[in-house]
This record gives sequence, C-alpha cells and structure tokens, in this order.
Amino acid sequence: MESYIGLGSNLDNPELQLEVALAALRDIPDTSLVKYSSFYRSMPLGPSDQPDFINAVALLDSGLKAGQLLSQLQSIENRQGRVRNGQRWGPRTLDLDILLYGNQVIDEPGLTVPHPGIRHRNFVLMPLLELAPDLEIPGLGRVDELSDAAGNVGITRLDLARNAG
Ligand code: ROI
Repeated sequence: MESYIGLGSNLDNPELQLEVALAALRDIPDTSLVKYSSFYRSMPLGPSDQPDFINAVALLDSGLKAGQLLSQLQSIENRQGRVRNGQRWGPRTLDLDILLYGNQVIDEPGLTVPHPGIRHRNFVLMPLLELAPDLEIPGLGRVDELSDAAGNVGITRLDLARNAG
C-alpha cells in the first residue's frame, strides 16, 4: 500500500533527526522508501515558546498493515530519543505520523487516517504538494486545493534539493 508519512522535529539537530529517520524508513521490513520532499522550516503550531520545526513528507510502499506500520514508526521515534512526557503539543526530537494509507479511512484508538491535522497544517500540505499535488485525500479534497487554502504563513523551504536514491 502507498502510505504518506509526515516527519517533524524541533529538538537536538532537527535536520539530522529527519535524515536519520529517512534512513530508518528505508529499513522497515517489507517496505520501500519511494520518495520524499524537501525539508521545510516551520513555526510551531501550539505553544510558541519552543524552537521552529523541520518538516518533510515521505512516500512509502509497504506490505505492512497500517497498525504494523504504526508500530514500526513508533519504534523509530523511540530509538531517536522521543520522550512522551504528556506535554500536549510540546517539543520533540521526532514525530512520524501516518498521514495517508492508500485511500483507507481508519478510525481506531491511537490511529486515525487520514491524519486529522492535515487540513489546517501547511507544514504537512506544502511538502505533500511537492510529492502528490493531484492526490485526493478521502473526505477532504485535493492536495493542491487544500494547500492553497492553508497558505504559506510561517513556513519556508530549505534550499537543499533532495531525492531518494
Ligand atoms: N508544529 C510544526 N510547525 N510542525 C510540527 O511537526 C508540529 N508537530 C506537533 C506540534 C507540537 C503540534 N506542532 C508542530 O506535534
């Protein structure tokens, strides 16, 4: 199944966190990293007394079920020092979210797909626009239209060209 993954970090060298996470995504069993977006610097959504985030989106092609893929992502987060301290919308070394899993709609405890934040988060929509402008998000609409609506306030693309090799 094709699955889009959101990556975010704002602690401990965020760009390096994303590079390390991309390498880890390549190593998930029965899964390939098809491509990934540029990196973006974005103002924090939530408490503003935290560093800017670095965000990107990756496309995986995986034979895993959504729940299995989620476990793999959580183990990567944990390996990269993710601490779950209960602070809502606080800073983190690495956040990996399943944004989309094919065109499936999933509503389970701990796993809501499409990710409920997509619509209002330009730091998800801008990198997704790079990868899949024509993509239809179940229940929400086309990525290019959603991205237009969300705007580009508080986000800049880092000028490093990146391509999955
Ligand atoms: N803000 C930005 N800009 N990027 C994120 O990835 C991000 N992730 C989060 C919260 C803390 C809500 N804010 C964010 O989890």
